[in-house]
Amino acid sequence: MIRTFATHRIRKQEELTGKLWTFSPLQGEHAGKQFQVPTPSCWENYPDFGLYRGEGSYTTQFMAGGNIRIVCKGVSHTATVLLDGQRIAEHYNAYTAFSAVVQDVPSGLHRLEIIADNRFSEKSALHVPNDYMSYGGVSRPVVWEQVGGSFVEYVHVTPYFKEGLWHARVETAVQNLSETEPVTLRITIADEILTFPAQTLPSGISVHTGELVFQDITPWSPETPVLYNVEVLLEKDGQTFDDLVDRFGFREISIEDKQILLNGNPLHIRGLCRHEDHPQFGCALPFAAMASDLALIKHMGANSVRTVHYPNDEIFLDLCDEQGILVWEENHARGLSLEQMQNPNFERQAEQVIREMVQCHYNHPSIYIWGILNECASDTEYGRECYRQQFDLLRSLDRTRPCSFASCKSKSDICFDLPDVVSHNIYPLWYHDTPPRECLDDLYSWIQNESGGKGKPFLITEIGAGGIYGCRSTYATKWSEEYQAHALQEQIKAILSYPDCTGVYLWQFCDIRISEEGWYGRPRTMNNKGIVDEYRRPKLCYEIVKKLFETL
Ligand code: ADA
Repeated sequence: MIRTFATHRIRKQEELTGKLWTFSPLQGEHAGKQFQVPTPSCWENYPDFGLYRGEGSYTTQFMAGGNIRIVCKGVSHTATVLLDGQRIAEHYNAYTAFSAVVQDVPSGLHRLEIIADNRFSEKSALHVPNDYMSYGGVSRPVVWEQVGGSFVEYVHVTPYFKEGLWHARVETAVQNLSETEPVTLRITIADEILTFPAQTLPSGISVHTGELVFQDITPWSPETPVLYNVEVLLEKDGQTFDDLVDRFGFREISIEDKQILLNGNPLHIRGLCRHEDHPQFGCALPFAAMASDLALIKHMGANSVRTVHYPNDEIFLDLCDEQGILVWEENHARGLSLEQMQNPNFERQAEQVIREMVQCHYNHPSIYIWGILNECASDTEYGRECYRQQFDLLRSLDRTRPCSFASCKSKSDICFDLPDVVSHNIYPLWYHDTPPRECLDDLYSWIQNESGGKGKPFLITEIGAGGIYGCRSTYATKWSEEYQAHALQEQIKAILSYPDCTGVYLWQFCDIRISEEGWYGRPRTMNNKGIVDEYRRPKLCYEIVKKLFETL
């Protein structure tokens, strides 16, 4: 399952994951041995591989012939893909999808091998030892598709409301491998059809754009998350030979008077930061686990998720679209120092994540904002240049959503003039003892008067405190559930009653595993600030969060 709905009615698509593959580690004491493992998965969840850092080969076989397209939704964190022993793709980064087309494959049985590598090195600027785990494995689904001489690569829909009617600007790309005959392109949304007359396609990618107007539309909102299909068809000699179906919602995001508006209504964010992490599945959560995370998030009274600190599995975004949960989606980067940002691979790798994230997730109505570079060196000139470049790139790819970054640099930040929304992570009552209200006053008055961020919407993108599940204390000592509940209560109350604050994201939904490589010396080698623990068992703070989110 790669989405929660069918993306093709015409094009043949078959999932290759969702069954056992052969796994073989390339280094370490088990090098060369073979194991049957489920996919998608992380090898940290196989017996004997809980701490393995290295390369792992995953193989499977499938029947195919002709032009085939292999789509990998995510391999952690560097992938080499081979078909019948021939290298067909390389990809860096666990959290974005990639694909490869192989033409004229002889009909019969074929062997697909994906070598995943989760090692840290100079080559990897974004996956570094960190306060979350970089797992190894084929961590998201893989499919193969049968394509002809040309096929639909993507479709992006931009809805907008004008003169009392909803409109949609549509952009679709067709990849021409070998088509010489004229092709007709037809795009349908809510019974309205846009037809591009038969044309001979140039070789490679061609982009086609058009507009549609609608009479009777139900807009998407958190309360009424109504979704529409966009269907692109390719036809030749009166026959449809390829298609692509995606979903979107009619909604516009704008900024006015320090507020973020969805179809004109101000958003009040009560959100949770969520890592893709589970003790049994690593970052490869199956559908039911994702859906049950979302059920808990909703039950807690939250209306938004921040996908810390990377683009999420698209199935999770589909669920958010369907259930009206707003999403802050961010590119991959957490807490990189100036030296780490100066890694010669950093800018290229970060920009690639941005391109792939926006390309793939453009249509999700739940995504109301893009975030970049959480807590990186936004207090340095070099860092500022990276932030500037990445915001420019984001805006060149998507003008319809605001963008932001979560800072921790307080009054030394020199980048608040760059984003549309000013966002800050604060930890009063955890990393320092300043009362939350005082901390907010100090930060906000500086933002308004000195930072360059004056007049922009203001979000608190992290608050929290460590609480170890089951650690109870009469005196509410730090790390106890009592202390965590108390700290969150004070933090949430101060923020949600703060004028001019658009809302808050709690750090974090659940306890998560962090890198073993000497990072922070956190108890249990876990980040223990979850509202639920890693098994999703609620801590004392759960009911407090729920009450405050539902009433404030
Ligand atoms: C930061 C960071 C998170 C996490 C958190 C913490 O603000 O963005 O990834 O490390 O602090 O738990 O201290």
